[in-house]
Amino acid sequence: MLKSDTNVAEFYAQRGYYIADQPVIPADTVHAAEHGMEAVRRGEYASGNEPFESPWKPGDDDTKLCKIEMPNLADPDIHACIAHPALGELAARVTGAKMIQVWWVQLLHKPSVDPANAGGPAVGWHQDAQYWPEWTPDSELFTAWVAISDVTPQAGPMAFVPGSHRDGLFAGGDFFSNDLDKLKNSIQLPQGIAWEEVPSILKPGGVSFHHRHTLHGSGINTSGSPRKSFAIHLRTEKSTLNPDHERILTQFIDDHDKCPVIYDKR
Ligand SMILES: O=C(O)CCC(=O)C(=O)O
Repeated sequence: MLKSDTNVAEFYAQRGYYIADQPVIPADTVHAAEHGMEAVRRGEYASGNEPFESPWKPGDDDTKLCKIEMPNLADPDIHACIAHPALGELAARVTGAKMIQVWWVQLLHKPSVDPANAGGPAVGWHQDAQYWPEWTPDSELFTAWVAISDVTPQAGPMAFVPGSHRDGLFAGGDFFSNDLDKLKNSIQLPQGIAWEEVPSILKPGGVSFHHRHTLHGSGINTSGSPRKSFAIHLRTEKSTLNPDHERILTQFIDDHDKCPVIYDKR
């Protein structure tokens, strides 16, 4: 059953995340995007354009977290997935926004590791806004995380700390650390917020949304197959570029072919 718009928006405002209980992106769009993802990982670019310069390049170590920036530039089927109108509709219900624009996209492919061997790629606890000084601090920014594979509890799902978004930025987060326990011990949550981890378990085409200040991270994948997703960074009409900062992640913002507006009821 669909929750009412008020309930969805209230849940997100209170807890800092929302996990849709039904797949949002149609299966054919997800399948095509999965093929596109594998092609981009091989360095095959159907659009003729490369993704943005990325930490992981075709041919790199497949036991590492594969993170490719702006893969939508390189593949039209990925673009169709990240720009899907259903994503815009739900993002508007979650945030109450009048306009939603994609401003950055990451392809995330986390390989499965043998649970008998310690270690494997993980994503350290962090708040997205700590990496976004290109926007003014009060800008309404959030992330839609679209599952392309079945994200089971064993697949190293993203997890959110409910209520952690309430007091803005705090110290200690690090996306690039694999040691989630160490980060947990050093991070001081806003007063009155207890440490609780809510995993984002999603079927292919499922989506979760999180606020720019929500603490989140993900552990290792022991599911036996790769965890595949796109993290889609979004802005609403209540967002402003920081005039004092160089534009790197925001350099394509005026090009709506690269950074599509996926909802507009202004
Ligand atoms: O994929 C993950 O586990 C983390 C992704 C993330 O940090 C994000 O979408 O903001």
